[in-house]
Amino acid sequence: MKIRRVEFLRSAVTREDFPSDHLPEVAFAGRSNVGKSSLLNTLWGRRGMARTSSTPGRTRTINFYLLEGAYYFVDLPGYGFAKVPLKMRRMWRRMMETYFRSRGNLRGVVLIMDARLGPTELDRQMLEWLDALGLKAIPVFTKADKASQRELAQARAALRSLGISPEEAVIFSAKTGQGKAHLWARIGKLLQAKAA
Ligand SMILES: Nc1nc2c(ncn2[C@@H]2O[C@H](COP(=O)(O)OP(=O)(O)OP(=O)(O)O)[C@@H](O)[C@H]2O)c(=O)[nH]1
Ligand SMILES: [Mg+2]
Repeated sequence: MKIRRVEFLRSAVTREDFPSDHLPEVAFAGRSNVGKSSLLNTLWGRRGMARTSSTPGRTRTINFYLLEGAYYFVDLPGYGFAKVPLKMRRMWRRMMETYFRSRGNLRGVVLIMDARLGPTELDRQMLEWLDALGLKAIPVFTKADKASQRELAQARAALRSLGISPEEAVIFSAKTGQGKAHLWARIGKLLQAKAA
């Protein structure tokens, strides 16, 4: 898929900052520093559009991007960075809760995990939370260029214990572009699905 237009719309913290029209929306969640922004840039074929950093936890706002004037792609703040104080973690939780509960146009969430680690405890909690909210999740294992075949197989297999079929996983690398077409196909299906 070739993207012609990507616009950064705004960084949001409260509900008032969220766009109020009803374009189909897909969100991207994952641990701090897992590679969310890099994945978005790779999907879009835009270097540096979504901000990336080597400082974990830099994306602390909910960042809305408009694609082709027709879809919202949302870069969510990462979770699980150990040095974040408790107060910040509470803020994160409240912000995410507000986001998930107020977006009637949200078609699903791409949950980005590290291919070398598989689903961590916090990733499991996130998957359970999404499930409880009735939101669809697309599991993605990124940084696949750094993972061994054995780690990839383990990451996939670990999904089964979460009630997710291992075949559903997208193996991805922002470095090599692996999995880009696969992920686009999955996102395309989500965005076209009729709102429940
Ligand atoms: N080798 C490799 N490195 C990656 C890949 N994706 C991201 N990185 C690196 O991982 C680091 C974090 O990437 P980001 O895309 O900023 O991660 P993020 O999840 O958006 O991070 P925060 O917004 O800070 O939570 C950067 O140094 C990236 O260059 C990948 O697929 N392969
Ligand atoms: Mg980021």
